[in-house]
Amino acid sequence: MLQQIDAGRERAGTVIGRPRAGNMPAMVDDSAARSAPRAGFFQRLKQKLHRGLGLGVALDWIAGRKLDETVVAELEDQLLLADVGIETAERIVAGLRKRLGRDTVQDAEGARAALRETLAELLRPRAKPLVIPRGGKPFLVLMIGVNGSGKTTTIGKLARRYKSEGLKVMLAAGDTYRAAAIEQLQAWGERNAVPVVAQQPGADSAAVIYDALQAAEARGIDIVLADTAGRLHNQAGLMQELAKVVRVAGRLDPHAPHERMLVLDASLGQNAVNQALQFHQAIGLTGITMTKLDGGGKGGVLLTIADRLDVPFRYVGVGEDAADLDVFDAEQFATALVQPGG
Ligand SMILES: Nc1nc2c(ncn2[C@@H]2O[C@H](COP(=O)(O)OP(=O)(O)O)[C@@H](O)[C@H]2O)c(=O)[nH]1
Ligand SMILES: [Mg+2]
Repeated sequence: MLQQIDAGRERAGTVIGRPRAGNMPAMVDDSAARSAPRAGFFQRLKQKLHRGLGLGVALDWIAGRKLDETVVAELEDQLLLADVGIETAERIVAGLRKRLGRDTVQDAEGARAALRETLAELLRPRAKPLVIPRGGKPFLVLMIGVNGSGKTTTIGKLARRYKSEGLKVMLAAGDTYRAAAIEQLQAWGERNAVPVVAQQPGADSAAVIYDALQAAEARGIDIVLADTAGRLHNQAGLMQELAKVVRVAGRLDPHAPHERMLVLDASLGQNAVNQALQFHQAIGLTGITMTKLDGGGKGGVLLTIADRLDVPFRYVGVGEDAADLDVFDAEQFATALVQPGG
């Protein structure tokens, strides 16, 4: 195992992913996920629907009604219950009204199709997959987000994905705030057999990521996935640390970090929206990954963020396993949101 995680060995003070034979922390076992054929994104989203991804705007009741003020208010209420913000809900209902006209709605199926198209229209401009160039300098992805949002897990999932696509991947343990965070990342490095650059807890996050970027360039690595802390002594301190990471990485490569990816827990509802706005204001995001859409996460959060922030969704997390990550797809997402019974 050690030869797989030896990046930066030559650097004094750099702790190289220590082999921990026999005492791997309890991680999710994805062996079943690896051997069994994975259902497609849409199937899996549909499987999650009963747990709350759907908007719950079944629209069956709408057949035979006109989109008058009462019906509009009812629709908006349903959207609010699904975590859609009020302004976004109003915009969606206005879009629906435009499509359906003011005559009596003939059938629920048609109304559903109109709602689906309204949602797709909102999400489409936000569906821009992350493209990793090959053969150039290492592409640095800085993972940002509050504690527990799923940063480290998403790094593990992405490492697996990119490696399977033939990219040379390295991880950087930039969350130096807690020892457990470093160990968690090292465990993901071992599971995916990719190098991890780490230092002691309390080390300077920017220095760890700078070291990783330098080692990555020397070793012809395509992509560095850098973890960061989700909480410091206070919010201003966290934002300052992230800004420093960005600044220091820029010394090695003026384009780095190439991706500033916010990881957001969709089950936080309106709080996720506020986090997105705050992080974007502080450091300028280039992408968002929404996690926990399999759990309490409701799709309405994505609609609100899509409406309020011009930042693309890159991936969605739909579980704790290494394979539970999908590229965000606006059409499929819109379809899943309006499934009856959601
Ligand atoms: N259900 C579910 N759990 C997730 C998902 N992503 C992460 N988690 C879990 O959320 C918890 C926090 O994740 P972690 O990666 O440690 O968050 P971090 O503090 O941002 O690094 C862990 O228990 C993960 O297994 C997801 O998409 N779905
Ligand atoms: Mg973490």
